[in-house]
Amino acid sequence: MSENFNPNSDSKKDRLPPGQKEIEEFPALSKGPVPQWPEDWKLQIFGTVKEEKRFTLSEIKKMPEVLTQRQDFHCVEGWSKLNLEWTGIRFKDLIGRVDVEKEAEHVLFHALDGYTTNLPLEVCLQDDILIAWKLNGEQIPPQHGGRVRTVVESKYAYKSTKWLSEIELLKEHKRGYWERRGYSDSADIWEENRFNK
Ligand SMILES: Nc1nc2c(c(=O)[nH]1)N[C@H]1C(S)=C(S)[C@@H](COP(=O)(O)O)O[C@H]1N2
Ligand SMILES: [Mo]
Repeated sequence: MSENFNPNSDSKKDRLPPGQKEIEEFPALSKGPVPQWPEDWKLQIFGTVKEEKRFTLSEIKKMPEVLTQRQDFHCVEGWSKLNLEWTGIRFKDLIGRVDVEKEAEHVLFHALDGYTTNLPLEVCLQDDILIAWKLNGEQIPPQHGGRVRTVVESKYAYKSTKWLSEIELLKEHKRGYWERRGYSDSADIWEENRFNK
């Protein structure tokens, strides 16, 4: 449990990125209504791969790399929710089961509500990128992206994808929903990259 907790950041103050304020509640923010979860859901991985793959949730849950990890969650609008415990699998462990082509450099995450967000593949391979199905030991509530979402601690929250449906590998850079609407492509919380310049 909590194995990725940063020992250098015992103080909550040190863990708050510039311009962020800690809040107690955990707001749910989305561009539209909560989508229906399809009973035949499979996570599809496609694009710059030698062979497309689909994983059911029960297949993913059985993988030996499943873990619970404590993360802080930083919204670009200025609030941070500290110490959320997510259970899931690291992106890198799942993508390790896919034959990705050498030319793949970018990732576009797709969601059931039509939301998308992009990250460099290099960033996705870091330890804080999780595909999660539990929050604080319970099924993730629908408004927070249940049953399956991603979390990305080092980036503002719009880089995380609620109601995850597909992972697209790309050669070229392609912007997601908010990245096309003025939010920063890099979204680095410590550099305070909130908006595209
Ligand atoms: N599928 C999907 N994922 C999404 C969004 C969305 O509208 N749809 N909004 C993003 C934004 S802007 C934020 S701030 C976070 C909010 O996550 P939360 O509702 O769990 O707090 O989800 C992100 N992921
Ligand atoms: Mo947001």
